[in-house]
Amino acid sequence: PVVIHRADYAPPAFLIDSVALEFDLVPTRTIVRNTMRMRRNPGAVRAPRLELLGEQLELVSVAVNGAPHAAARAHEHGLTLDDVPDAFELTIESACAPAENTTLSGLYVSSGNFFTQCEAEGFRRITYFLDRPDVMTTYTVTLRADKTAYPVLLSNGNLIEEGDLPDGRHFAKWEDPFKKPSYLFALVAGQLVALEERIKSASGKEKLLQVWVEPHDLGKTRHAMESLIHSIRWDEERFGLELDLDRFMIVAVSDFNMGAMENKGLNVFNTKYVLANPETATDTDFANIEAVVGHEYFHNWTGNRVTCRDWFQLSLKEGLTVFRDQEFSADMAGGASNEAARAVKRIEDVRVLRQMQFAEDSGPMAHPVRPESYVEINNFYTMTVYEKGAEVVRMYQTLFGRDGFRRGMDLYFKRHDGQAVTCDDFRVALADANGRDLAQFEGWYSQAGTPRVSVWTNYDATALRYTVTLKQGYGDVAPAARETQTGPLLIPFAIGLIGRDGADMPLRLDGESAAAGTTRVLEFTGTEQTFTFVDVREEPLPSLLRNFSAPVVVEYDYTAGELAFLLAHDSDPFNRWEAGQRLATRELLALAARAAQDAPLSLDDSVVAAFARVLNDETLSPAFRELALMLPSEAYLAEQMAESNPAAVHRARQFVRKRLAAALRDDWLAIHERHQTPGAYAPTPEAAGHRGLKNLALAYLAELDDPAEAVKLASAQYAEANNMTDRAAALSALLAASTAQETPAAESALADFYRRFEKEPLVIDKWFALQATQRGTAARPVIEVVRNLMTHPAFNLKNPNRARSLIFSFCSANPAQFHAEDGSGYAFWAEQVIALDALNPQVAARLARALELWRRYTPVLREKMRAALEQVAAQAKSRDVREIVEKALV
Ligand code: DPP
Ligand code: ZN
Repeated sequence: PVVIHRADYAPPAFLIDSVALEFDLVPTRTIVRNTMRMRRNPGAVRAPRLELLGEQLELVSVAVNGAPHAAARAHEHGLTLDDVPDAFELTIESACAPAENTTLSGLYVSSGNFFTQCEAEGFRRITYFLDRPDVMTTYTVTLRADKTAYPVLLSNGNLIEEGDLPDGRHFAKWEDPFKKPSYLFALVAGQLVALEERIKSASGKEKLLQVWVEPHDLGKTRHAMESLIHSIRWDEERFGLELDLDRFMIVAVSDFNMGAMENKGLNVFNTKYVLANPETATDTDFANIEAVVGHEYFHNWTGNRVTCRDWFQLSLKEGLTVFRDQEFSADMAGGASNEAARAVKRIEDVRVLRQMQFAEDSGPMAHPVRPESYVEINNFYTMTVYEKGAEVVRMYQTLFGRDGFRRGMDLYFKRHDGQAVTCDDFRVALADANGRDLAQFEGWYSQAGTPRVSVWTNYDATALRYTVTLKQGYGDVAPAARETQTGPLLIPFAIGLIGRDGADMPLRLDGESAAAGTTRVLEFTGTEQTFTFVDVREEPLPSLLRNFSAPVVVEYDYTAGELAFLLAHDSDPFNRWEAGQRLATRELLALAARAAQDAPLSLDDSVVAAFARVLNDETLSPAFRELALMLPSEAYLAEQMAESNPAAVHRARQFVRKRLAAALRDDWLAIHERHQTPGAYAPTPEAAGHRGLKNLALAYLAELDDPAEAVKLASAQYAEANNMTDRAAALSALLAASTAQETPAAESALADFYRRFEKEPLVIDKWFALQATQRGTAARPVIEVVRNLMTHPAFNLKNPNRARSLIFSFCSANPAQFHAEDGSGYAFWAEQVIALDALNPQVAARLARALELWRRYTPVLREKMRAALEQVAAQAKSRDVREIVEKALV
């Protein structure tokens, strides 16, 4: 395979001063006429010829300065032009076939409408171009299409002209005043309607906001619109950044590879992150919509106004924009100072990071936040680039405070607005604005793997000194990742010390004149470093890495009693939750080890008691209690074992769930009753917290050996629910209860759910996912259910949301069933990766990743996984899938 290296970056040989695109939109054959004003780049070495990128295009004609150009050669990767002048106008006509485009990259048709997706390298499937992010230019776009079939014609920027054409056709002309890279181009054409709002931006300019959907979905757009308005206000207030266009559009499409796309002024969204009403969308859906609308809107500055020099810098925009959307959601949930509400969001984000990004770091796809090489860039839209990248950005804020971070952002925009830049440029702007040298901080961009910080403490009761010794390093990683680990990182390590009364002690470090604050951010820069606290009146309990101040694993030998104490008292809500997770993880891993030996299982009463205290602590928010009572996921636990054993983890985790269900049965019943949310549904974090805790109680009750009570409650909740959160939770509880004992209630609720929501694809996705993630029984393993559902008339492999709802849910979110010892899950996986590969390589490659940690499993599973991987390696055609399976098999 051709490997692209970061070190090989060279500036483009030519620049494009402007581009005019004309589209004659026809599903089977669309003609694109592309006129570019080009000139040689004075900052690059003189190239012998012009190389334009193009894929799956049919070349019609080429003209230079209006005259046909003979020295043009079309080939598999693009178009080569010999003998071009130093500055010239280049006009290229080409054709593509949107109706046949199942890759959903470039120009394609979904539900009869036209859409584009260009990031990362889709624009070259629309026209021949310098399709790289450091070539920025201004676009004028003319769309022509049949007026009845495609009444709405949209592109980036401002609409400057529209009108009718002969033969029932019409046209629209759009102009984007801002220079942009080609990956931010978009067009949409079809039968769509919009919810509209007009607002004034901070400086008083009028803005038109639109959310475009298919006509039957218009009633599900209000929440997305409100999320957009909140996003605009938030970016004005928190970062002083204003919407720069007169018009901002969001368009929903049901066939989409990713969540959404930040095209300039014309964001294209997966319907999943736009459409919501109380009957069809859960609290999580509502929250995700707000987050994704925010994320794409925030890209307008962090990504679009300042973009990436090359794709190795992807985290420059993604890590930063994820951080911004996380902060937005936290501010929306709790405001700037409600630490308990902010902590709920923080916990949710860290859960994802630890479960998914830490796993990525431990396998064959481990790479730094700024990767050094790739075969297919689409494979590098990863948890590391996004989520670890966001943690890296968060660390600047942890080091410099909110004001210091804002100073850095201001300087970044002052220096780089309108440019395509690097992660180094961002780091230097943050450093300069705060008068700091952040050279060592580059390690966070260049080193792969999850750092581990080991902690030792010592209390000197005579001198009243408490020392904390930190040592940093990495665990086992692949050799390629090991090579990147060149030296210690600058780790902001937040710490508090807790006294016997459960209160934080004031902190004074050796050398300081007085105590200041109760949480300190230690700047840990050496391989090993000792910090000394003085005036420490009694031996404290350390609260380590408060609010998860760095994306590392902390190793410290807490006793179970100490963890229970932290769970009850830590003033840092994140670490309170963390103490419970540590306690649970430790118990669960010990039980999994026993389960792997078929030894009997037991759980200490003190653990149950610790969780009972949290459950019934009314000073804690319901949302926090829900998170605290949620056990670490099976995937996360399997990952912590020396040899991953999903069956043993499942048995252990189910054992604990059943213990907690039985021991706290009365509490769960009381909680389920107390946290009802009567009245009209509102997706506020507070109401969602009540529903979350109530539905957690229902899920635990469904684990009882005699599930009759849970079935009764869940059936009633299912029937009476006025919102999808409660209805889906009830259905899920019925499915869980029917594991212990077949219940007709589960079957009839499933059938009812399908009938009720037959016309709502996003809800039918939930219907597939609930079944794919159910427990299954020995008599009816879930693989059978899944294979059966593959033949359901509503199943469609070409629709990524549907494929994800059934296939991905089973392969990635049902480990105990997927990793069945007979290898049936792996055989299914291989079939589906190969089938998807022929349709949509990006989606296929995502599924391919489900087996990448195969070496970490028990020998029996490992060998079956290897065989499945080899089968895919032998049959996969796309660069996307080949890169994943070949790296896995190395
Ligand atoms: N649309 C994707 C995102 O916003 C890729 N840029 O993360
Ligand atoms: Zn993004």
